[in-house]
Amino acid sequence: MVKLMLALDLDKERALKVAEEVKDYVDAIKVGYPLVLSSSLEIVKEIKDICEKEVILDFKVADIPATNEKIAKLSLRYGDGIIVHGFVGEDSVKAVRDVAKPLNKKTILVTEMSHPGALRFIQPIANELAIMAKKLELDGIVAPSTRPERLRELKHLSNLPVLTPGVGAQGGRLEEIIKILDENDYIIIGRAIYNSEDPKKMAKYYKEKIRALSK
Ligand code: 3DU
Repeated sequence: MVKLMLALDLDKERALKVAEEVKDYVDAIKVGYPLVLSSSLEIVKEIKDICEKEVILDFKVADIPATNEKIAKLSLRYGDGIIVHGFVGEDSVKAVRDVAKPLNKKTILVTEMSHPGALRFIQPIANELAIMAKKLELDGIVAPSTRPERLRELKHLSNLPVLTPGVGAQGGRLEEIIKILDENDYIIIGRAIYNSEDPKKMAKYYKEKIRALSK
């Protein structure tokens, strides 16, 4: 079954509360700048103490190789993987991968982003980014639920597990993307769960919907 990844873009207090509430229904958790900058990287340990799920660091790392290497070393003391940008070049991505691989942690590459602004600069190079992810034998790509045909193509080109944001608050529809995905892939949902009146109920709803549509 396709996995459900919660994007926990909240402050510490709310993040830990939501993690506790939804832990029976999510397979993995994504933490990014909103949470880490309002607490610290130690938050990853606290999340793991609550729910023992895979935690991916969404830092969209995008610097020169030497700096990327330092960022990866410091970040990957925590969590199970890190998200990087590819437009900075193969050498920058390799620098992260070469830190992550020996630690048995994932390097996941952003291809096309899900927001409207992605059409101008990143969509034109997204196919090449997916092909680079395959060449570098990375552990996955990020591709948009808001554009199902692009999601399909990027998954095909990379032949890697996909993490796909955009369902819910960004207008992506589960029904349209689920058939493109398989059990190695993750649907990332944030606001539609944590901003709802009852995050637990909403996480359960998405989990059950994924199960029903996966058949
Ligand atoms: O829109 P949501 O609240 O469901 O959250 C989506 C998450 O995925 C959020 O953390 C955002 O930073 C991340 N993300 C995208 O939305 C789009 C991308 O292309 C890459 C990551």
